[in-house]
Amino acid sequence: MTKLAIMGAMEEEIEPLLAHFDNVKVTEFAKNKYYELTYNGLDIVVAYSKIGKVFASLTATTMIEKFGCDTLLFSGVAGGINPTLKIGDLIIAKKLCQHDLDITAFGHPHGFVPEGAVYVETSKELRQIAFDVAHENGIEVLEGTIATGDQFVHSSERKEFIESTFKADALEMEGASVAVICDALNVPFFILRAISDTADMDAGFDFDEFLKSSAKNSAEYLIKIVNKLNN
Ligand code: OS5
Repeated sequence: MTKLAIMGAMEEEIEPLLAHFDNVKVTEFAKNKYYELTYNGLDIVVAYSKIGKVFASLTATTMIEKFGCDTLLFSGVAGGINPTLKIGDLIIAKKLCQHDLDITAFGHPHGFVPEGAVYVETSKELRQIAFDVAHENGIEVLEGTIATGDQFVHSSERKEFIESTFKADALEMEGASVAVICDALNVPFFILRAISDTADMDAGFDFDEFLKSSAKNSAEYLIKIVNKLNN
């Protein structure tokens, strides 16, 4: 039977998910809380990792290796790059990359280290389920590339570098690290984000304003996807 991991980075990203669940058992591990529950006949573990690639890697690994999760879904917010993405809009990652990984001094492309890959692809099956759910519910969603790095991007210069180097549609601070972990451990995964800002000079202000509403957009769609998983 499937055991599902559902992750966010910030508490605000998992709060609207937890609102759908009851009889939750809380376990503490490695300075974090893990919420275990059953929903729709599925065993689920929910957690927020804290911000950035290191914490996200720790949480993803813990959910897989300690809690035995065999499928991972991420829900949260992102900075928009693709101009068609407005605040509140949804993006599903087809592939993810690390925009701050740089050993170009040795002739390698940005985002690449030996024995790794610039892009890691998400599960085609989970994306298909998400598209079916979007179609059935009249939800508009973009499929694209998400770039991850340990920076809150709030400048047009950095945003343009990420756009031109990786052809990324959105950016955030955790997705690609989760992707690397899941790919290495052979766990199908899915990364969903809703836009909270457009990673430019207004990003800090917009993020504060729209974190909660965008996190809820992402969470409500994710719950609909979860509802479909056991059908
Ligand atoms: O998890 C981080 C990445 N998230 C996606 C994102 C993003 N990433 C990069 N650049 C952008 N323009 C992005 N837009 C959306 C969001 C999140 C960003 S870092 C937010 C930090 C906010 C904060 N810092 N302190 N607090 C909130 C208060 C606080 C204090 C104690 C405990 C908890 C919170």
